[in-house]
Amino acid sequence: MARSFFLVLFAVATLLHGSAAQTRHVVGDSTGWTIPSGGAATYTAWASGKTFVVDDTLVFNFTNGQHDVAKVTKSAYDACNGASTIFTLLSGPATVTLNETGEQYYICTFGSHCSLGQKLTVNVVNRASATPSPAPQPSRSVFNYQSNAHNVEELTKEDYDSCNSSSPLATYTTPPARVTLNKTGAHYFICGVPGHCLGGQKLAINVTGSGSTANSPSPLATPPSPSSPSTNPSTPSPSGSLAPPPQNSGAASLGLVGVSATLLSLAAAFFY
Ligand SMILES: *[C@@H]1O[C@H](CO)[C@@H](O)[C@H](O)[C@H]1NC(C)=O
Ligand SMILES: *[C@@H]1O[C@H](CO)[C@@H](O)[C@H](O)[C@H]1NC(C)=O
Ligand SMILES: *[C@@H]1O[C@H](CO)[C@@H](O)[C@H](O)[C@H]1NC(C)=O
Ligand SMILES: *[C@@H]1O[C@H](CO)[C@@H](O)[C@H](O)[C@H]1NC(C)=O
Ligand SMILES: *[C@@H]1O[C@H](CO)[C@@H](O)[C@H](O)[C@H]1NC(C)=O
Ligand SMILES: [Cu+2]
Repeated sequence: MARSFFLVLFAVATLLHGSAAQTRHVVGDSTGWTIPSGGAATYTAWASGKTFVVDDTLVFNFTNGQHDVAKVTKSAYDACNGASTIFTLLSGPATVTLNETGEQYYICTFGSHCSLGQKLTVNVVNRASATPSPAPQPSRSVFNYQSNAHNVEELTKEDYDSCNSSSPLATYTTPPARVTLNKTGAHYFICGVPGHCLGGQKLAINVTGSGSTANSPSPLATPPSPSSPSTNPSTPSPSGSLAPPPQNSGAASLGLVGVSATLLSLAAAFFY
């Protein structure tokens, strides 16, 4: 065990785009909420390409007394009629929570500001339709190991099963190896240093695309448990190996690193 290396898997789920997170949209970005020099196209362009989801917020940034923001009906929006609004907010920056789906219409009721282009329509969608078929968020696994002593190779299942590293799908030599798990399903990793895989330095990860917390991570089939010391001589030990193959005494410890990211959970077995 003196030479036992350790292979640590950190499951680092990218939580950057947590599906539950609300997005705060600053209307017009740095332009703010004003009479846009580009006319009405300015706010149309700002909104295009953005996804507005229920519970997101719009921030209308304007100077008090110079503008306001009013939610209006479509006909009032089209006519720039601020006479009867759904609500009017007088203090900037004004935050509006998008609490319903569908087209929402906002104008400034000051003078001819709306006609000059200070108007905005956004189409608000449900969270579910915002992500029709949620792609798994890439998740990253970090393999930490001593430089030169080990590497990380991703293999096919067949090659993984037989510890055949002749044609790895990917090879990572510099620790810590950051492996992006951007596909659901099984991922198979070994150390490509001769003998190490056969000695048990292999890891299978199942990446699932479900964000359900009820879907607890499950390890793939446990790789062949390292032989107990008494039967160890049967394990081939290739000559010329750079380091003795890891001799795992007893049962490989099968740990779980379960990361319940919003869209992804991953299961991993790590053992050393
Ligand atoms: C609103 O605009 C002012 C002046 O441009 C800027 O300093 C401030 O950061 C803006 N606020 C927001 C919430 O964008
Ligand atoms: C959305 O919020 C506005 C202002 O708070 C409120 O008047 C309106 O009834 C809300 N709509 C829904 C569908 O909750
Ligand atoms: C390893 O895989 C390659 C193809 O990927 C194959 O040609 C070779 O025979 C395999 N070696 C062993 C020992 O199975
Ligand atoms: C995963 O994504 C990275 C960057 O987006 C890409 O370079 C890599 O080829 C992808 N891997 C797979 C297995 O799709
Ligand atoms: C990976 O996990 C998913 C969901 O739990 C399961 O349906 C699938 O069979 C697993 N794949 C493997 C190779 O174990
Ligand atoms: Cu105005």
